[in-house]
Amino acid sequence: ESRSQMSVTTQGAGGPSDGGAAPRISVVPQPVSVQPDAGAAYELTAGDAVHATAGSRAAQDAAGFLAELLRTPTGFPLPVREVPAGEEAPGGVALLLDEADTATDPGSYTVDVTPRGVTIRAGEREGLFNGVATLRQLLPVRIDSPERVEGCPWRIPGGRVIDRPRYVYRGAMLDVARNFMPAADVKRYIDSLARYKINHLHLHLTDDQGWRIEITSRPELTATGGGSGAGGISKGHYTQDEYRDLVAHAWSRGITVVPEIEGPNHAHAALASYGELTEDGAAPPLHVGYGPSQQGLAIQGEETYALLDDVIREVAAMTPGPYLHVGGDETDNRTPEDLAHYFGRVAQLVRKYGKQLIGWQESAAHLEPADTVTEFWVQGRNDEQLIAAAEGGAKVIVAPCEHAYLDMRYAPGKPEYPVGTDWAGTVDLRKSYAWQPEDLLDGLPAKAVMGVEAALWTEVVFGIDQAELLAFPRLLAVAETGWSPAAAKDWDGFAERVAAQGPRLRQAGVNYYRTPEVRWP
Ligand code: TNX
Repeated sequence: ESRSQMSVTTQGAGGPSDGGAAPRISVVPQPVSVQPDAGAAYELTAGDAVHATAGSRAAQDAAGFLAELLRTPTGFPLPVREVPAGEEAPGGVALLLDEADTATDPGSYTVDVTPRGVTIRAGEREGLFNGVATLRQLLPVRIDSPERVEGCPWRIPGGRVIDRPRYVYRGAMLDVARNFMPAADVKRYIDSLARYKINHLHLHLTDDQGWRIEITSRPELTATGGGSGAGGISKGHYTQDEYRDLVAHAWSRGITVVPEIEGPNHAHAALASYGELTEDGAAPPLHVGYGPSQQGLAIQGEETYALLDDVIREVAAMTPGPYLHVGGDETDNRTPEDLAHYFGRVAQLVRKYGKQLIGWQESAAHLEPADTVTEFWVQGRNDEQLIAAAEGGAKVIVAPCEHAYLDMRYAPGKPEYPVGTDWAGTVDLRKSYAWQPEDLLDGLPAKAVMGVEAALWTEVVFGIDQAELLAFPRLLAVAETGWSPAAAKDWDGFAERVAAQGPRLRQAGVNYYRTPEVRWP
């Protein structure tokens, strides 16, 4: 749901590097309201504590995350201390869970900076983490240093930020099926997402080229299906412990993991692992091509649903978040009857194990709209069915390929970045910013849109450095599109604020593309 009110107060002229002048408040995504108070800066010092509302796990978690972030660069001890509910902190930094705020969006928060201290207030856990993301960007660039920085005054400009998200769902999809990414690198990606108020990490765990999640009752899925990748270049999978640890890492940064298990197509790695999932009962060799396999799950065979029961049960059990994505894209070679049967069975399993189903847009017509979240990625495929599902109550996440597919190249011609594809066109930063979620499909009811997602497919993307080069800075454009009010869309202002993120990403060791569209400092 979109809101149009906003009041962005104009800033002073001071840039991040102009000495004693008040630093400019520059935040991505653009907050709803920023009210600078030049005389009210606060300087973080060695004696400060990070206070959190007593008895609130959410406040403790957010305070713990913030303190951990600040300790290394500042070298300050920054103990986390409790402050009784309903009371103010005695100065320093405070994360206050204020029940009175629960009536507003779960993601909303305020940050107040006065000479006495910094206070982040929110009604829910999400809001506190969003406040932390904002506060990080108010601190000097060197707060992102992975090492201790001596002699930096940790000054925070005075003022007030009042903020709330445009959409409840702001996601990033990472395809670890085509090319496997070790858990440590996924954590690194998560750490970057948290900076920009992305609150869901959608992990594309299975596809034709690879199966990446251990299923203890079906060991061949990873023993065989995890043994290769697109082009035969990578292999691997997450053990259940590694997956749980990823989920916990994400949650401790305010991010919910959405696991995806693909079917009935994009499932060749499973077929290669268990022949009984195919029409003829014989396991085909692994699929290492870059494009999709022509072979998918047998829809009429009971073995398919026996396997899916095992998989969905185990994945649901290790996923605390509400969602389970069942894929369902590119099914043109199937009959509507078969698709209705397949998705009917899959929906039953997802419900049986207590999760909310998400499916790619092609599945929309075959699911109960009121019980479905559908993910849009391209126009002209099944527009009418998608609109009908949305009218029937389905919620829609939008990941438009021509704006939000991070595997598209930035520009035509010989690229300075060796990776990516261009089947949906090239996508420069401006294009990844120049869209509104409610305008993608004529006739799609605006109120059905629940959020946005930036998708990083990896057929032609290898490793975290290439992933980051494609994701940054375009992910910031999708993050802002999902967070900031519709009326705040402003390319020039965005490009300026992105420029200010360059040094922060560099400090943090995050690779990014220095697109010539931005005047990087
Ligand atoms: C289309 S988007 C696909 C993916 C590919 C991607 C490459 C979608 C639901 N299907 O399987 O990885 O294009 O850009």
